[in-house]
Amino acid sequence: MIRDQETLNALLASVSRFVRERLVPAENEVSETDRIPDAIISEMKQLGLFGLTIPESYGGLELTMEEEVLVMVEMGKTSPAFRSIFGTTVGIGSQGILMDGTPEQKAEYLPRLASGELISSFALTEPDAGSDAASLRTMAIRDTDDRGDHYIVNGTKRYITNAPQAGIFTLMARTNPADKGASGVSAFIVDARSPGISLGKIDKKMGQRGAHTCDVIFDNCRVPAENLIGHVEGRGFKTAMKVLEKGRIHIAAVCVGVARRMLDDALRYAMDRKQFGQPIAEFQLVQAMLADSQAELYAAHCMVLDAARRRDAGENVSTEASCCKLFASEMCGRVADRAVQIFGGAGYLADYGIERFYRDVRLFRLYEGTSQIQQIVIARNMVRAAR
Ligand code: COS
Repeated sequence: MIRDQETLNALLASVSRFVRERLVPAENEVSETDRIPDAIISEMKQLGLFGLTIPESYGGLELTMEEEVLVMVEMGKTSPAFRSIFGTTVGIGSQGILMDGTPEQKAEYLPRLASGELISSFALTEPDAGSDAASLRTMAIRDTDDRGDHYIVNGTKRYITNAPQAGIFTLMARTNPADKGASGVSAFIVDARSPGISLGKIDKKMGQRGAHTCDVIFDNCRVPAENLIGHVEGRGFKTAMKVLEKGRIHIAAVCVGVARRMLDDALRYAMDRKQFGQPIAEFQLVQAMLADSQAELYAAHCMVLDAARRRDAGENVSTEASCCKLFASEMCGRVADRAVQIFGGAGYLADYGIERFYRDVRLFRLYEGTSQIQQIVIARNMVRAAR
């Protein structure tokens, strides 16, 4: 937690400057080369971005959820690929260890994650287990012999963000083959260099070039039993759900940042572009698109801050986190669409960048739970509470 407003303001100002001066000018290069330059990653480490959420005692900045949201709104004002390179390490890849790991597991991994020395990826999704995460089939079967106490892991994980860069995976696998549901799933920390792990080819995606995903294949991979998160079997699905709940507020904050950037770009373009003898920003039909976007953006920003504050206060925010992810990601899609419309033909050309954002933001409605999964979580919570 940042203890005073001045320090928080200084952090936000330095992230904002980094985005403006280093990341925005590199957006096209990253998109064309599908790679984030090493120099930028080093600067991210120096800024502390890999350790935003990790406790100070392990070398991180230990931001509250509200502080994390404020940083993510600033980080959102550039290509989302930049956030992605540290996003799994501060979020879904580390939070399971932080929430449910043993003191030894935290001491072993969190300092190296916080410094950016180690990148972590979250390995939940499988070819046949996406939205229905509890149906996952990757097996981790305990095996004790003269080589020690291990789990033998077999299975394939899909769309794993940062897998090619990962030093560790937080892996969800079934330790009880007889239990086909959520309670048969356990969470592990797996060294990415372990024998028996191979990576598929890097996925060709619609957008977010520079952020990499691929399959991770486990073929009789031996994972030491001590790497079972919290040393408790059957708790992995709940760990994953808690991690995703937090991640949904984080992603919603990124959506707010990206929407802000697209709307600012669209407004600037509308002020410069003249048709019928005046800037198109003077036309009410263009103003309607600007105004609807501003109103929705404001609503999403307020929602994300409110959910973050509630979470910081210890409230159960399952519903609020899903409301934020649902509304902010859909809002971001609408703002992207209107921004392209305001740019007109120029919005369809790669030169103006808005076309790239349009493709990039489509992912927000899919990952860390589709919009439909958020609707299910919200409605189920409502029905449960009303019973
Ligand atoms: N925090 C803590 N525990 C949670 C939880 C949360 N946010 N959400 C669910 N759980 C618990 C439940 O309480 C339940 O435990 P009990 O059996 O002890 O009551 C257990 O987890 C199973 O939950 P549930 O019965 O709701 O599981 P379902 O199989 O019905 O699935 C959904 C629930 C659909 C919400 C879940 O599979 C999901 O989020 N899917 C999307 C996955 C996703 O986001 N993937 C993105 C890829 S990773 S980037």
